[in-house]
Amino acid sequence: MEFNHVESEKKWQEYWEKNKTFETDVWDFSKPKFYALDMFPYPSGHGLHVGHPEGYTASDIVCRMKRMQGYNVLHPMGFDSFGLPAEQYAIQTGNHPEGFTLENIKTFTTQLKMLGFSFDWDKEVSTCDPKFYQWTQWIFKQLYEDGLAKYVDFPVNWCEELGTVLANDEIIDGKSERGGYPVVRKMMKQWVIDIVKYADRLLDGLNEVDWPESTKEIQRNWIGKSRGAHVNFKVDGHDESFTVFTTRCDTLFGATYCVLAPEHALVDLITTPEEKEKVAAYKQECASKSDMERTELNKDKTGVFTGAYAINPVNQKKVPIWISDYVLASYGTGAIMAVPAHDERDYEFAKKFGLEIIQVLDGESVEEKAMVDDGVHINSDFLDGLNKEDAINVMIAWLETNKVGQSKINYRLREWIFARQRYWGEPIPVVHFDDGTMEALEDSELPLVLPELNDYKGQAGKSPLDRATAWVEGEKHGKHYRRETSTMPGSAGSSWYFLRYIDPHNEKEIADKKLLEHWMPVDLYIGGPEHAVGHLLYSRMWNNYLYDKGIVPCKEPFKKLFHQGMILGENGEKMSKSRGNVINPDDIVKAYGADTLRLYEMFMGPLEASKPWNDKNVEASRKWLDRVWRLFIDSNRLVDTNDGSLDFSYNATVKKVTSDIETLNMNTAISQMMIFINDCYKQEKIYREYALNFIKMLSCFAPHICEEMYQILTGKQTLTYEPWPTVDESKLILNEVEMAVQVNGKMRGKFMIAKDEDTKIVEETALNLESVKTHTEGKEIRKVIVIPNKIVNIVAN
Ligand code: ANZ
Repeated sequence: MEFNHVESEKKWQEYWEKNKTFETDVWDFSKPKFYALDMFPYPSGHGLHVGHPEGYTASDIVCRMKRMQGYNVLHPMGFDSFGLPAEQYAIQTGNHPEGFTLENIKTFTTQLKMLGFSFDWDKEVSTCDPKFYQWTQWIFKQLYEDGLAKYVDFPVNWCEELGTVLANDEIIDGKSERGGYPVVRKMMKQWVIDIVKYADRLLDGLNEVDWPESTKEIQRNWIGKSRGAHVNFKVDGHDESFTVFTTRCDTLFGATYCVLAPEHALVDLITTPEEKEKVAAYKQECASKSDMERTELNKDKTGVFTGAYAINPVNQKKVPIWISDYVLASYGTGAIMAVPAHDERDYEFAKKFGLEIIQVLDGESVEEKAMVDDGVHINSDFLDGLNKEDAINVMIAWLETNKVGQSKINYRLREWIFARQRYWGEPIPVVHFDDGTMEALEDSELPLVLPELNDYKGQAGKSPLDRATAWVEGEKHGKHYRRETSTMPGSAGSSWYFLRYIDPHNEKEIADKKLLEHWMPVDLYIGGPEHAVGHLLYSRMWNNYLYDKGIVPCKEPFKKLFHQGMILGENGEKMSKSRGNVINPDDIVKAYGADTLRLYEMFMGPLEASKPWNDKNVEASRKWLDRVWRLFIDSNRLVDTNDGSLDFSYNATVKKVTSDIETLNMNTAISQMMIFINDCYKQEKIYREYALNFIKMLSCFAPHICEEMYQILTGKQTLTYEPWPTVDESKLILNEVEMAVQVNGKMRGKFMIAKDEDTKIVEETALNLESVKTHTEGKEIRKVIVIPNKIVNIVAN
């Protein structure tokens, strides 16, 4: 009897659905909990791609094991369903984005079900559903009332083509991430969330979580905490003064000119009549450049003199004030003191425009280039002879005593722009009265639902909602109001969706407090690394905030985070329509079955690595499943007494598969299962209990075929809640050896492994050791030499 994937997969998917096999009773606190979260998909018009099942299969494997280990598992799925593509579609076709979105959600759901994921569909959420966004609006309202959501004048990234403001992480090389349209800076009244208030908390929290070090580092850099000082400069002959932010106030004696960002408020006030024209022209020129273009290190420096001078507070020297685009309006104070002797950018600028260069740190000459290394202070009066650290402390004390500056911590992190002039997002639940005051809606007025429109495009920088006059205008407390017509950004719903899954039908609050206490934090979160500074920072801030409000029980929402790697085309390039190398998961499922697709994607290589698709290996994965089927179903080898011949192989397999699933080393778990099957084929008789337990383990990867085998062999309905096999350590002792691992000749770790283990497995195990990974990360593995039962030598560079 051959395994028929078409029939069997349909049969089990129907069984699971009908019997609600994966439904979680969130109120059952009798078992330990396990909350596994996947980054929910944006339901695009293209359906699932092969990258989706990669992360989703990995989390599914862990969940299936945890259920058998006796955990109460929460494994939900939903849709991040507001956003630009649906809106672009609506603008182009005149159709409502909701219909299109719901259609896409349907397709996605069918595809996800077809892959046999053990999601609890009763917990599904969709961010564009008013029942969901009622609570997104409610959280916004709390932020507003606590002064963290603010309506302020703000320099924004404006994209004319998309007719909306974009967040920094949505801009690549000065162009919109979506569509590649030009982006310019302009001032606008904006809703922002003061995420900077949480900067220190967001830094500290990173020390508590089990996340990839690289992602933590990206977040640290994005937050960009820097310790420095504010120094005040008077403008010569004016009442005006300005403040600069510097990390090197100790170099103040070497400050020979100042630079204001072209957008700095003082520029027009201090520019002398002779320079007005040039300054105006230069400002115009800068408006169209992105921050990224402006701060590029190698770019030719440009700038103009304002005609005005500043007084260096430490020696009363007059220094010229310039404007240049290498100083950003949005960082620090938008003004700098330039120390060309010791800063490369200032040096380049000073050379180009013939400005004075004064060396204040002893060391190499600054004739040819800036001297950026540390050195003892010279030409610096009371700082002479001091090192950097001491000089900074002395200077800060001097600035504070003389009331011309103070120490200052600065963050690169900006306020989070929280509004767009677009239709397809959560309406901001605020009304503006004619007298300029505003007010958030009453809880009873939520959700504030989007009105119907017949044209979804914004005009002249105005939100499309502006045209829904009947919706916009109203009266409250006897006063006329207009509703806020911008909507929330795409990141709003995803900043808290993981809380709603826990109690998605609650009509009274975002989720029951007892449930949040029991289920949070998320134990395992799997998704792509591209969200390192967007979603993964925003959601941490909201969670920290809700913690402060006493709503959630923990500061950090995601205990463990894992990024799956990218699946590339067979040619090693990114899959894309234009390259014609896109693999459609539906086709694979049709030809080979969902089990094969799942198994194949887990066997491609380490989960976190990028790896190319390979059709031959898809077929091989199916062949191996057939080989397992033949062994247990067709070969008549199962017996009820244990002759001990498989004791070692079986126990080694249980041990390795269990720990590999725990650490998400799915590929090596599969290798071990393959070894076990090879060992079984060498035996005439296979102990039935071993076979059944093996099927349970494999079912995490290939659930349909395993349900089928388990049913044939036991007559039972589903193996979902059968007990997970345990290891009999006594069967392993004699057969294990300790092996050492060297990387480039240095001892980097040890591990226990079966004696005479297959070289391939030894290699993989060695390469997967944490202590080895830290020494091979970012390097290419040149050679791996295994001296059996003794040592593994890795050459990497
Ligand atoms: C004088 C100085 C001397 C500086 C020196 C550096 C080296 P981080 O560490 O990234 O915070 N800066 C300040 N505001 C700026 C702005 N809006 N646009 C561009 N550059 C700005 O960098 C802080 C340093 O970057 C500051 O310290 C300032 O230059 C510059 F030998 O002040 B420094």
